[in-house]
Amino acid sequence: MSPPLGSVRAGSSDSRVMRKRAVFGPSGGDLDGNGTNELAAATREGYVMVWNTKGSADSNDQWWAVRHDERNTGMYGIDTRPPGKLRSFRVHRRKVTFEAPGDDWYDGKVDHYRVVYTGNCGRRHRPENVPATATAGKTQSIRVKGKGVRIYAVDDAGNRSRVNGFGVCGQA
Ligand SMILES: [Ca+2]
Ligand SMILES: [Ca+2]
Ligand SMILES: [Ca+2]
Repeated sequence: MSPPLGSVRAGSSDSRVMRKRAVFGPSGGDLDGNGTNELAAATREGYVMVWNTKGSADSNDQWWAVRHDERNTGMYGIDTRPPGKLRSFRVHRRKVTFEAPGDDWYDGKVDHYRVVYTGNCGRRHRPENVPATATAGKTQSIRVKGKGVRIYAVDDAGNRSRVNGFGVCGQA
């Protein structure tokens, strides 16, 4: 059985198991988007084991792939990491509240949120850019004008998050 998320200590049973039965190279990354990296490895028996580490997810911001980034641009300094999803998205009386993503997935702070009104609201209200006030993991609130809205985060390089939304204008 795969062990739960935990820390690998030198000499622990987890580290002994991994020395004997691991296949392929382990891989690191922030799997759960909490700002610290996890280390994942597979065993010959077919289990995938994952450990928490204290490593900061934003520590590798220089050249994190063979060709620099997710788009294989090979260009130093380009921002190809979009904001993460708007988590815990809730709506109450035209106030939208959610857990803010960051500039790069769940790290940092996005530049702004794009609010687009849909349905009949789309004709009455123009799309607007709302400046971000919360860093990743903190609560961000946005007052909206209509009952049908689509919202996504935009970072300072123009990368977009996935879209969240609610309602159909006049029905929500
Ligand atoms: Ca993590
Ligand atoms: Ca970014
Ligand atoms: Ca950026």
